[in-house]
Amino acid sequence: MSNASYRDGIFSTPLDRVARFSFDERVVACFPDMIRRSVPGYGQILAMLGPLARRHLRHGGHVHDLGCSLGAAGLALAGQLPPDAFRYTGIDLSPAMVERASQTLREECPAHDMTVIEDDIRRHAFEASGMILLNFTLQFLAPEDRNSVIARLYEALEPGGVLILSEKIVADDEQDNAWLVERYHDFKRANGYSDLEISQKRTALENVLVPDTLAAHHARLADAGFSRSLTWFQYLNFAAVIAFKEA
Ligand code: GEK
Repeated sequence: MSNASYRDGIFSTPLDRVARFSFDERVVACFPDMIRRSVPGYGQILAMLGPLARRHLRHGGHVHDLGCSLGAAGLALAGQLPPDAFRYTGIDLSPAMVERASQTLREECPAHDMTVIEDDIRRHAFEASGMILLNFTLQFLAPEDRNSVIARLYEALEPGGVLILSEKIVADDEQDNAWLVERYHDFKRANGYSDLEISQKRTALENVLVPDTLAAHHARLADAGFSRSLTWFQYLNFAAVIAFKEA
């Protein structure tokens, strides 16, 4: 597959039946454009990964990126840290994503130790890790699978390790939530998506992307054993949390 990135036009024409959203080859081809125009703060979150690793990852530590898609977090880290600072393993369920991420990382950062594995994070046997990235992936797991995945990530983290969790969120208050969702649709309109694209994408993601509240995330992290977690970024209904495993 070529490394070119196309503009996301997946939901631009009326569809009789909007299929459930899936991470197939069509999505891979336009993914960088799609995620940048659809996830408020995506670039800012990636830009903080290097500084967070410098603070919280021991030199040469192992970073796991779960639901790594095209390896953008790996690229961001490699752009900010020297090759001996860390080792990176990306994991994704989509073969099309894994193929393209492997190629990109091989070409873009040949001096860094970067691996991409095709696997399901609900079943993967995690190696010990100093930093785990779970950026916009937990939201795609069935709600009943989320607690056990977070609990296994806690086990995989070394003492002193951190989990970075970024998610689309839902507000506790119905009115607040409606306001955030409306402004999120304004954000997408401002980024060139039409009303038809916004509404068809919303249908495709129904029951595929099920967001939790920030309170539910913090409670799940505490239940799994994390001694502390805090929200370090929020932009509309998208947020990023850091959770600390005691040293
Ligand atoms: C980024 N983190 O660019 N196991 C492994 N991967 C999965 C699973 C699973 N069970 N379920 C879904 N995925 C990335 C962005 S995208 C977010 C993450 C989005 C994968 C799926 O194949 C897709 O690549 C990724 O999770 C979610 O920093 O598209 O909104």
